[in-house]
Amino acid sequence: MSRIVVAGAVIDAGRLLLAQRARPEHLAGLWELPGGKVEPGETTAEALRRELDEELGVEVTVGEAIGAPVEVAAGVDLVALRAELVTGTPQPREHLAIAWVDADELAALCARGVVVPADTAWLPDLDALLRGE
Ligand code: DCP
Repeated sequence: MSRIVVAGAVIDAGRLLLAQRARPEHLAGLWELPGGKVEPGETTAEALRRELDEELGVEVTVGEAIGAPVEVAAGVDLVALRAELVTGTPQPREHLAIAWVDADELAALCARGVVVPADTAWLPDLDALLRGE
């Protein structure tokens, strides 16, 4: 049975919210779109709202999918959904840090190899969103 992991592309004023993973060891220190596993009975949107509340203490509204799903492990697909902040200021409760990056900063982080590998697949889609195309 396939599992879904959902990640949020939270964009505010031309900047994308990134979070720096604390674990597991091979991903620690790398930047990601925050999110987590969809639990049984949840929609992807419900899972993303729950994960961003748990991990960052924010309430969001969830929008459309961006990019294509990425297979992160056998039978595990990662999907990215747009999200907008409704209430709260993101705090890194489970991450090492958070950052708001513009299109150039995002491209530079990807080029430096400090973005979680699966998430780099969405760079063209995120770049277009951040540049307002
Ligand atoms: N993942 C990824 N890119 C993201 C988010 C997640 O590549 N933007 C990957 C990393 C993990 C898997 O998906 O291999 C599951 O992500 P998390 O560990 O963030 O999910 P949970 O927080 O739900 O995990 P757990 O409940 O096990 O702590």
